[in-house]
This record gives sequence, structure tokens and C-alpha cells, in this order.
Amino acid sequence: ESGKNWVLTVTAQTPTNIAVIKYWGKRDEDLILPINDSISVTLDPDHLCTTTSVAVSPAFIHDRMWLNGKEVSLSGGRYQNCLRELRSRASDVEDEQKGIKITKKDWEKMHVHIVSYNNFPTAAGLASSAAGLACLVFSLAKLMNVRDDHSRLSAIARQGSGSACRSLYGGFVKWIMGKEENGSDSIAVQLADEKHWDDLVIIIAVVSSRQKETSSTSGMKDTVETSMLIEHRAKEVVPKRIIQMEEAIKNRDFPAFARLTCADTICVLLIDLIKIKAFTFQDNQLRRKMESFQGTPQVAYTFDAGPNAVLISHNRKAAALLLQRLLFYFPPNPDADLNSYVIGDKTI
Ligand code: 2P0
Repeated sequence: ESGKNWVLTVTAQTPTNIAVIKYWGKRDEDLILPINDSISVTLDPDHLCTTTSVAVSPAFIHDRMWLNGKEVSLSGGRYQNCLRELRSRASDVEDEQKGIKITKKDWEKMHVHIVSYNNFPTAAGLASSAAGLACLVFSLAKLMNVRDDHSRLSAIARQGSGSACRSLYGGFVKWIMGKEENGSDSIAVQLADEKHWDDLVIIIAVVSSRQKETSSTSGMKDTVETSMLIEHRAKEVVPKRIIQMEEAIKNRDFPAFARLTCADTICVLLIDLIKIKAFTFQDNQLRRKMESFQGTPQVAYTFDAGPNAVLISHNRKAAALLLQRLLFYFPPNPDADLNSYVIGDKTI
């Protein structure tokens, strides 16, 4: 018998994802069910990612979690939903060398400790919850020997944070909104893997690393409750864009990809007026150049819930040129609004 001294751990790393056709609005707040499909690109894990270690031991008396070195409460419904779903799917775990055996039944009363780090600003609109919750669910699923495939795990991660379901896959990912009331068919699927279109270069202009004033969760709730346009977006606009975006990705058609990405960002921004104030980046010469779609667009841009701009270049040459211009117009400067650039040179 191994006594109470053993600890079993698993560590995983999950990149964040950037939506090009955006999730904005829920039809069920508890289960986190969206009002439209969305499509994203998962970033290279070297740049914006969460690293999470999870541990189980008979010595642990509560579930506990530390985020970026500070203890956070796991009492929220979202964490509890994920933990409950994972525990119910856990299987036997055995490590003969260490003399450890945890049965499926044991998981109901065993407690876990979770330690998570983001290598980028948390809650600043860089999709920290996407990487964070995907990593939490994935690492706990490994620890608990949950044998479900990635799409089933995505439905669990979705209950932690909507966009998290898309971070379980690399490359291009679609979150299918699903029809079921219990959310069983609201899952993520991979459209194309990370090698499919690896010329793309993603540059993130970190305008501010401060926490957002309005969380995505409350922003999208306000939108659904107050906007007359959101239903039109969800029912008429997005379904067409999803089809066109899938086609653009399949054919590596950058002009179509850029047109759709930019159009969808503007659509969300116009619907959710709160964010217009974050959109100062729009108001300059650079954007007009990027938008001159008479020629072949070389750059797509998109914004998430914060002010940080995500720029997607067609290839390395276009990215080098773009970066040169960015550095000219917005030299990194501690007194300026723009702090730094994060470059992901491939999608994984
Ligand atoms: C997206 N965003 O598709 C959209 C575009 C931000 C703008 O998903 O309430 O943190 O946890 O489901 O996933 C950010 O919202 O919101 C988000 P919850 P989430 O990536």
C-alpha cells in the first residue's frame, strides 16, 4: 500500500485561438450554447499559451487552483460543471511503479490541485480563457484517464468558456452551434490541420495589456438583450459567411479569407457599440491601406473583446513589410499606447 504520500501529475500546454468568424451571443448562459457557428485559427503554442499542471493525491482535501501564482476560487458554476463532467467520465488509473491505483469510483472523492500560467496578459482580450479552460479540461482528462475523443472534450471545455472548445485542436477549427437543448452537439471540429496553410503569419499588436473594462461574457449578454441586429447577424449573415470561410480556408484563398475576416470583425463591432471605443486602431492610414481591396489584400485584421489588433499576413514577405510599417507608425515606446508585437509565424 502506498499510503497517502503519493502525487500523480500531468502537465499540458494549450495555445489560444483567434476567431475569424466570431462567436458573439449565447442562447443558453449556463451550458454556454452560442447563437451561431464560429471559425478560428489556433495560434502557435510558443507565443500565446497556457501551461497547466494538474495533480491528484490522497493528501488533498479540497479541489484548489492557482492562476499565475495566485489562488483562485473553483466555486463558480463553470469550473464546477467542467469538474463534474470530467469526474463522471473518469476511468481507472494505475501506476504500478509508484504503487498507485485509482478506480473510476475513487474519482468521485479524490481532489485535484490545478496550477495554471498564461505567458500573456490575462483577460486583456487575447483569449486567455480559451487557452486556459481548454488546457484545464485537457490536462484533467489525461490525469483522470477520460477516454472521450477531442470533440467530446470540446463540449466540456465549452462549458468552461465558449471559445475554449476551439483550442483543443490546432489549425482551423469550427465550433458547431448545435441544435440540442442539452448542448451535446455543440462541439468543435477541425476544418484543416496546422500544416494546411502554414504560410500565414499572425501578428498581434498589443495595444494594452490591461484587463478589459467589459468582459466578453457580459458584453455579449448585453448585445443579445439589447441589439435588434444580433438576430439578423446570427441567422442570416453568419451562416453564409461560415460557408464562404470554409471554402476560403479549403482553397487557401487569401483575398476571400481577408475579406470575410475583416467584415466579420466590423459586423461584431458595429453590433456591440461598447467596443467601438476600443477600435481606435481603425482610424488611421494603415487601416485604409490594408482595406484597399481593389488590389490583392495582403493583410486581414480582426479584433476580439479588447483593443489589441490581430493582423494576419498572407506570407512572410507580406508580414515583414507589415511589421516594418507598424514599427514606423507605432514604434514600441513605454509612453505610447502600443507596447509590443507578438508574432506567431505558423499556426499550430
Ligand atoms: C470568439 N470572443 O469567437 C469571440 C469573438 C471574443 C470576440 O469568444 O462567456 O471568453 O466564456 O463563453 O469565450 C470571448 O468570449 O466568453 C470570445 P464565454 P468567451 O472568440
